Amino acid sequence: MKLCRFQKPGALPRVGLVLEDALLDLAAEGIDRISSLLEFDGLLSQLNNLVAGSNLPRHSLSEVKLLAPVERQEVWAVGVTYLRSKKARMEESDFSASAYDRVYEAARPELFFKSLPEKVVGPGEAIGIRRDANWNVPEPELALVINSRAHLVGYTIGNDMSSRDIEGENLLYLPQAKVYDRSCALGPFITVGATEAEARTWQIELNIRRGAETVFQGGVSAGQIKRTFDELVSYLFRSQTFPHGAVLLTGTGIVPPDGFALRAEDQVQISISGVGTLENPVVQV
Ligand code: DO4
Ligand code: MG
Repeated sequence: MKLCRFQKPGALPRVGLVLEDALLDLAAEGIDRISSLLEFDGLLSQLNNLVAGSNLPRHSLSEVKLLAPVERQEVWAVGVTYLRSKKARMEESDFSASAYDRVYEAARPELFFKSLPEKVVGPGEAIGIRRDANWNVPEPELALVINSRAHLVGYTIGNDMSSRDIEGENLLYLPQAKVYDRSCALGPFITVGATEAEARTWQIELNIRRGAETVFQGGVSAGQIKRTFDELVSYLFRSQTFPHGAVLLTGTGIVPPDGFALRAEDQVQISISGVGTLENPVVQV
């Protein structure tokens, strides 16, 4: 089952339950925040009841604007969770190489703050490449949606936009490589009710178009993520509370070749089989 945040012209954002190419508007049930809904015990059966017994207003997906599925949740990310990412990081930097090698094997994962919710870009909105960097890339990632009690309640698609030349120059520059305007995209849906075992069967695909040409295409299975989702969530919640819940990007396993860098006006499309497709144009920021 999938949830979304959406908006109709001139109206406030609302929460929808997605059915094929339409959605049920949950405002009529008094549900106006996705983060409150994600706190419900027995969320899946409550959503099933809503679908079965209701006359909720229905909108075609084509007549609404889909929004990033976050309200007040902080967005965090994990790094170096795929062998491919470890290799890429070690190649881009001389003196940081051993740090990446060690963290891949270490008990404690690399966790970093990615975005305030109000800075997250939604479906169709522009993602940014830094004008003071030359090697900007998208990082397509399965994102865990977690409620305030540290329960993993859903999954969405995340793009951890990154400047690899800044990151590679010095490990201490990581926040500048990762956190800037339009550096995080999420959406379009939150899939609820899938187990970790199911999510690990999902395929992540990245497609980058430049005009009519596809300039990069790649894929990876989410099953290649080295650490369990429970492990990642439990480290995020160590000595830290998230009163509105959190979103955690689980790392990238798709790395375009070293000669590739995004350009303004490229179109980045990320698909995850259990969630949907997140598409964003690129702008320089
Ligand atoms: O330490 C660098 C970050 C790596 C990352 O974002 C990833 O593996 O996805
Ligand atoms: Mg990443």
